[in-house]
Amino acid sequence: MSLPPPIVLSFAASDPSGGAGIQADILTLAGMGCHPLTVLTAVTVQDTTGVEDIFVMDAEWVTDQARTVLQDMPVQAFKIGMLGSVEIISAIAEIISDYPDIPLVLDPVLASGRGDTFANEEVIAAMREMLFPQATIVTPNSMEARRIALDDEDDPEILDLKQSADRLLQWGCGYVLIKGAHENTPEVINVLYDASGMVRSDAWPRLPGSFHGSGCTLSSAIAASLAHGMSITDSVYEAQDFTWHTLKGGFRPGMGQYIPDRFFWIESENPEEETGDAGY
Ligand code: PXL
Repeated sequence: MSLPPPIVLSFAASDPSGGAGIQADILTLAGMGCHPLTVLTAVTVQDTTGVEDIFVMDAEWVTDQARTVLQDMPVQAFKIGMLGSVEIISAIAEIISDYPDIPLVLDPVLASGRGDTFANEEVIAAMREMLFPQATIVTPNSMEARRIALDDEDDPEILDLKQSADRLLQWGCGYVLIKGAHENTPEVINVLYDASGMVRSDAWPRLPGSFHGSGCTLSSAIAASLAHGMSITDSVYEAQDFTWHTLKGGFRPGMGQYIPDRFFWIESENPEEETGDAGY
């Protein structure tokens, strides 16, 4: 018998297509050598082309799922994805407040990559008030960062990314990683900030295609790296590198978006078995 790998608890919603959500977290955490504990916040009905419906769990079910596994197993990191309701945010905030020393990665999911809305104004406000102060790192894309930084959706103020990061940091999180895939730059530039300013900036070759689950993969990969004991800055680099390779090896199983291959490394570790077209 062997010792358990690092354990990461993910609060997220089910995506039956296996691209995003809790399925993305499980694949990523497993792919990075961690054991995933999963607390479902919602069930979506979706495929690779879009979301059709969402069933949000009762907050008590979220609490019961989490408390039960947490009483049984020690965790080395938490990850939070899609939330579903203010009641769920408050339930999760209470649970994680009992584990102040465990790193928390918050992916403030507001919409799917295809624009399906997952969070209304109340959910955004509750996230800011109850989860940001407890988060080690928050991982918005540039659109989410600008949106969360504004108190009101109709606020015409135009913030640059540094200003948005500063506002997010004011809500109490330790670090903000703003992902730049939606920006009009030749390379994708992801920038990590803390209260002192920019901590690191990494540029990645833009890959063709539209991906489903890249944000879930990146935030889970940060949680996995933290659970392995890496520093924040190293975790952020390691997770970007892992995620970029999952996208490079991505596949299109249906009629919609590409899905990241979180097990790209199995083939790359056996180069003699490569088919030649996998690209890594
Ligand atoms: O990538 C954000 C996300 C998170 N959780 C679920 C999703 C998506 C995007 O589609 O479906 C369940």
